[in-house]
Amino acid sequence: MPPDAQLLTLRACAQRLGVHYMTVYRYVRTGILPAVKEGSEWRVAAADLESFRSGPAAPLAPGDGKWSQRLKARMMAGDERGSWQVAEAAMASGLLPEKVYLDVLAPALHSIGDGWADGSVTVAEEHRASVVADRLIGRLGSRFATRGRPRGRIVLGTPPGEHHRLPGAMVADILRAGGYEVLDLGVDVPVDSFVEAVAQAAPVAVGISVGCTDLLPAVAEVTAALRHATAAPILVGGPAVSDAAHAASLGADAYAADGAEAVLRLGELAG
Ligand code: B12
Repeated sequence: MPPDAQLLTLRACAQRLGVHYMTVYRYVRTGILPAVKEGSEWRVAAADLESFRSGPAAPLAPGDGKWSQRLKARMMAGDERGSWQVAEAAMASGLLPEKVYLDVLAPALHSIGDGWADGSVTVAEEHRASVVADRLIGRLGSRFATRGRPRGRIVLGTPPGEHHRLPGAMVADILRAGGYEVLDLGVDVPVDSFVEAVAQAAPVAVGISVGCTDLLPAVAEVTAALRHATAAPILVGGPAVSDAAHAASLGADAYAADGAEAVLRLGELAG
C-alpha cells in the first residue's frame, strides 16, 4: 500500500458499500478486502475499496491464484486469525490441505521472499509473516494424519546453519499424508546428532532440506556422515538444490521438488 494512500475505517467502508460493519470486517478477515492495522483498528485504502466496489469478489475456484494473494495479504498484516480463515475458505472451496501448502501457502511465502530480495518487504514484515505461516502449519498439521500402519519411518532435518524450518514442516506433513511416519529433527541439526537420530530410528529414507546455497557443502557433509549409519536412501530438496544431478553431486540418492513429488520418489525407491 503506498504510504500516502487515503485510509478509511471499516465503519466508513460499511457506509460506502451499504452493508453492515460486520460484513466489511468479514471481507477483511477473509482476505477479500485488503486492509492494514493502525493501532488496534483495521484501515482500508480508498483505492482498494473502489476496486472492490467495481468488481465484487466472486467465489474463487479451488485452483485460483488469488487464494495465495489473499493469504499473503493476511500474513503480511500479521493476521493469524485472518490467515486461518483464508485457509479454511480455500479448503471449503474444495482445496485439499496438501494443496493449501503447495498452491496457496508456498507461493505466498515465495512472493514474500521475492519482495524481501527486491527491498519492497522489510525484514520485520518477513519475520512476522513467517511466524503466522508457522502457526498456520501448526493448525493444519492434524489434517495430514492418516490411519493404518505406516509405510515406514522417515527422518527429516536440515544441515547445520540452516534456519528455514517452514519448508521441512510442510514436506513432513505431506509425507505423513502419504502414509509415512515422520521424525522431524527441525533446523540447524549438528552432523553427529543427525547421524545418531538416523541410527536410532532405522528409517526407510532420510530427507534433507536446504534453503541457503552457501550451506550446500554442509549438506554434502551430512550425506557423507549418514552413509556410515544407514543404507536407507537419502532425499535432498529445497530451493538451494536445482535437480536430481545437483542432489547426486551432494551425495544424495534422489531429489524431489516438493513433498508430493517426494512421496512418488519414495514409492519408486521402495520398488
Ligand atoms: C521465510 C523465510 C525465512 C525465515 C524462515 C522462517 C522459518 N521458520 O522457516 C527467516 C526470516 C528466518 C529467513 C532467514 C534467512 N533467509 Co530466508 N526465506 C524465507 C522465504 C521467504 C520463505 C521460505 C519458505 O518457507 N518457503 C516456502 C517453502 C514451502 O518453499 P521451499 O522452501 O521452496 O520448499 C519447497 C521445495 O523446495 C521443497 N522442499 C523443501 N525442502 C525439502 C526437503 C526435501 C527432502 C524435499 C524432498 C523437498 C523439499 O518442498 C517445499 C514445498 O513445496 C524464502 C523465499 C523463498 N523463495 O522460499 C527466503 C529464502 C529461502 N531466504 C533466503 C535468505 C538469503 C535468508 C537469510 C540468509 C537472510 C539473512 N541475510 O539473514 C537467512 C538465512 C538463515 C539461515 N541461516 O538459514 C534466500 C535464500 C537464497 C539462497 N538460495 O541462498 C531466500 C530464497 C529469499 C530470496 N529470495 O533470496 N528466511
